[in-house]
Amino acid sequence: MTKETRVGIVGLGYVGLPLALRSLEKGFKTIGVDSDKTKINKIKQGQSPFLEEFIERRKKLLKKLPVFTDAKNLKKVDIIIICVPTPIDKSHYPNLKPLKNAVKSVINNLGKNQLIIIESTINPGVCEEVIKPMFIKEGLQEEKDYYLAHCPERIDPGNKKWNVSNINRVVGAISKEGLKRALEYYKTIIDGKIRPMKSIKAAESVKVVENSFRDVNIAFVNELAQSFDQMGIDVKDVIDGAATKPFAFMAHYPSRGVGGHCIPVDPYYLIEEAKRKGFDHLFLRAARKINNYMPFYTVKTLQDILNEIELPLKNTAIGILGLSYKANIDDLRESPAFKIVDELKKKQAKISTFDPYAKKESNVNSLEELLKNSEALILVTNHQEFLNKEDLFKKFNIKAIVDGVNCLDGEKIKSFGIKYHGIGKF
Ligand code: SAJ
Repeated sequence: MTKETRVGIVGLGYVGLPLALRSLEKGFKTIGVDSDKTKINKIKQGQSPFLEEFIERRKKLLKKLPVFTDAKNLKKVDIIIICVPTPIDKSHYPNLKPLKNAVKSVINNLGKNQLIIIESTINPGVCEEVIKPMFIKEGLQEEKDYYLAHCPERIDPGNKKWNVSNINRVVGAISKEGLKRALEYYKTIIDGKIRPMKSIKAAESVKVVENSFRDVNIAFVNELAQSFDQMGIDVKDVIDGAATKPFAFMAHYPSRGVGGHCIPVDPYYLIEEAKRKGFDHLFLRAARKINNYMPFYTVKTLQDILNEIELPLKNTAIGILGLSYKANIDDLRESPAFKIVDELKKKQAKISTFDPYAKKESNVNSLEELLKNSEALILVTNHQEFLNKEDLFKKFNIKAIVDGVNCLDGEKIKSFGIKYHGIGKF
């Protein structure tokens, strides 16, 4: 590992672009490859293709990152890091196509003794049972012709404290030499702990396990929210009470559903792989079912409070506050907002949507316009722009509000005579 070491990042999204800039700022000759021409052109002009704190603070580096759509430039680098999406398809089955395409382009442009690192989230077994056979098919032997390692990405979009430069990582590899090289690279670019794993399968398992942990904990409180709604207990109050315990409790909060490209996706990688190997993850599947139900529970909650004021959902004007899956970012992937809108359409409600971070996907141009058009609201995303706006809801004579992330001042809203219900909060 010297300053002469050249690095190639394949896939310049939330994961790859920050990593490329980090490699660059740590002095490595770094190039980026991405099949998306628009993204490549934006980066060439020194613009980030998406909103990400880490990149905003390093905008001047963007123009210093040579970027290409053609993978032929990978031949000359020493380390190739693949950061392409690994989404799930409609039946929640892992779709490895983008990853396989990226590996194919690496193989077609393979240099000598390159270290290939996969950062994309994959299930245990993908490196040895899917990727390695692609090299063997071309007569290429691991350790002789290339090295293969896995270092699962750990990006938390919008997090101002934790980013690619300081989040601890785990690394696994097929050969000892591959592990040694990968550890050396990450220890050079990251101010955090880099943990070697006993096997590449163990490294593949860490990411899906840490995100399944989060998914099941969210499902736990989402189920509590439904039962406590029946029992007239404010679950947010109970969770905050439990969180006063200084050990052995980790607060999660109920909401309108689980979005994003990680949490609602990664458990399916584990479920499907274990099924292939003969084990059924009942608990993980139950958690996914509970979380996937929450958008529908949100619409049901709205229907219930509209009934109290004898307003049907049909033909009532409903405003959707937020489309992003998470506050203050512009990421719509797997967002519960779209399941909520679909469900409202089925019930023939009239729908306005506004998200300050997703204006072209919104159907009105401002919060005021949405409030003018609406009789009732569902808050889907706790964007800063929607907080402390209770007086506006009164001004525009909103009749009912479902607070999908329990982030509004319910007492104040109710004091205005507006019907209010959160998710397990009232
Ligand atoms: N959510 C809840 N209740 C909670 C926490 C989250 O309903 O208590 C919902 C959010 O609204 C969102 C979804 O779940 O729709 C995912 O939320 P998230 O905070 O986990 O956000 P992500 O998807 O950006 O998760 C990332 C993940 N990072 C990686 O996978 C590399 C995850 O591992 C991190 O735990 C998470 O950031 C984080 O800590 O914020």
